[in-house]
Amino acid sequence: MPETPERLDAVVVGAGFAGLYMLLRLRELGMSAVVFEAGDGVGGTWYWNRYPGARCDAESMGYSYSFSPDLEQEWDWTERYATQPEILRYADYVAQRFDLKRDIRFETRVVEAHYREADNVWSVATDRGDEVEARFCIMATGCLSVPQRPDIPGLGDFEGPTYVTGEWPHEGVDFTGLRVGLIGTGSSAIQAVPVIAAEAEHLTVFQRTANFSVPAKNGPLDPDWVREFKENYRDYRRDSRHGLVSDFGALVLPDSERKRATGSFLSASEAERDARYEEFWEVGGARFMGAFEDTLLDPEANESAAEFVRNKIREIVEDPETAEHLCPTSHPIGTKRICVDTGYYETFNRPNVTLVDIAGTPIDTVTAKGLRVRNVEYEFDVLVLATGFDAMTGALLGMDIRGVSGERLADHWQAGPRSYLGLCVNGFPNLLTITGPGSPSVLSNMMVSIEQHVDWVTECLRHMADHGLTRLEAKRQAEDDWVDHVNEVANATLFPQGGSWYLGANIPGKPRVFMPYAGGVGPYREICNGVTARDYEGFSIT
Ligand code: NA7
Repeated sequence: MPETPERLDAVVVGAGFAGLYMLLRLRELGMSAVVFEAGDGVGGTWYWNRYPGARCDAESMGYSYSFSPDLEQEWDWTERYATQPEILRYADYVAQRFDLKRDIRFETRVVEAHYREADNVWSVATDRGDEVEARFCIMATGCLSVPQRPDIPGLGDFEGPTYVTGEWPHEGVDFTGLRVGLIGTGSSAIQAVPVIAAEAEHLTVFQRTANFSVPAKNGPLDPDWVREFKENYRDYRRDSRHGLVSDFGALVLPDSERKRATGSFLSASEAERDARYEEFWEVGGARFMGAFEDTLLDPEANESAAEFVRNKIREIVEDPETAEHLCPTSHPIGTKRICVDTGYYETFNRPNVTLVDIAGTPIDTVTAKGLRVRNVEYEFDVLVLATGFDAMTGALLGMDIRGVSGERLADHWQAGPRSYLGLCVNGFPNLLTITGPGSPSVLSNMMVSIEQHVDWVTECLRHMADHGLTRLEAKRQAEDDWVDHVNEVANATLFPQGGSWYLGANIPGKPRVFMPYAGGVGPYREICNGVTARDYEGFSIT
């Protein structure tokens, strides 16, 4: 460890899309900054999640940076939903194009960040012995970046290889001729299952909770359509920043259709309802959730959308018993993140795929040859864990972060994350969390939310520099009020009924708090802009 720590204006943790853009903006401010990144390349979650079939569930033309009109014109996406390798190529292209890599320290994980009150600096230490002091510590650690290994007895006893979707080997896995056991039926599994099934000798899927999935209707992008879209890219970006297009897109629709107010389920006739669901199902993608504006607000509207999807599952899956097991009944549709698939339900018609419903019966144990549940042994050669993430707080709480008087973030967040605007935490001055808990983040197009937070932080830092200010802290009252507001908004929806990772419900012992802000990116942006306009209301800046 060097005797004199390196002094910088800012440290950024993570070189995913948030960290890359933050670095660029810090440079524009003339600030010295480094980014620490655990991987040996950029891309964050897209660097790690290399499982078969991995692709974005938001459409590629929207899931991309908007800050540079040149960049958006010169980059060409090939499919409606980009694959993980294509997104990774894009992240790498951006890093090269804006010469970002020279300030990124790869294969370096931040383990500790302590605020030193006397000097108003953050002292940041890494697993490679770096020690850096910086005025600002900016967490760009992602919302789904800490994979969750389930606490199943005997997991270490399995003799074959075990692969975790979120830590997939870079060289890939060849499943040819192998019997595969896969645990989990969230988004990752729903993308991986059709691809693994097509390769493996046999695939057994262990399902604890049936999930709702809608067809992606993926395909190559038509160059003429892309050209036209690019002519109006700026308008689209403006609308998406203000929440005027669905966060999940459905960009293949003409502009007027994309923006169309969807209307209330309760005021639609039976025939209109069915026609609307059918239309959205055919268009494909998560925008199905926007068929009616009250799907996530009204139980009757929700149940009607849920039953429509269940009936689709019953149509697609040939074996009626398997179809019923695949029909979700434990949560309102959309309260666990809606999945977007290519041939998921159809895969269960294959002779080499078996669904094992383990709802209500935890896996007894993993064994040397497979696993046992309800005293039945299942044998396979390879085990795949598609068991999700310690979402939103996992990466932050995985570091030893200490604020004023040595208070640990883990203690401040003992009963769940607390933050003002999802950006700043009381008692942790100059610590900023990009798309932190309490902001729209995972309920939005992440790229839109990342850019909004980075831009807000940039303006705030510029304001501080212009006025000779060096210390930014969220006030306790502002934090309390924001936490109340986040809860109030969530409680007006059906989201809290979902038992999802949004609530921390997938991690044993994690406090049950609805973490993202469900108020939408448009209103949220207005709130943040209002805070700025009112001279950083709710912050103490000195
Ligand atoms: P998810 O959506 O959290 O899915 C994880 C799945 O793993 C889910 O079906 C879980 O069942 C299942 N799971 C977790 N632990 C166990 C144990 N112990 N036994 C059986 N089954 C288990 O994660 P994904 O990676 O698929 O997707 C995360 C997000 O990434 C996704 O929403 C997109 O935004 C991208 P459960 O539902 O908890 O009963």
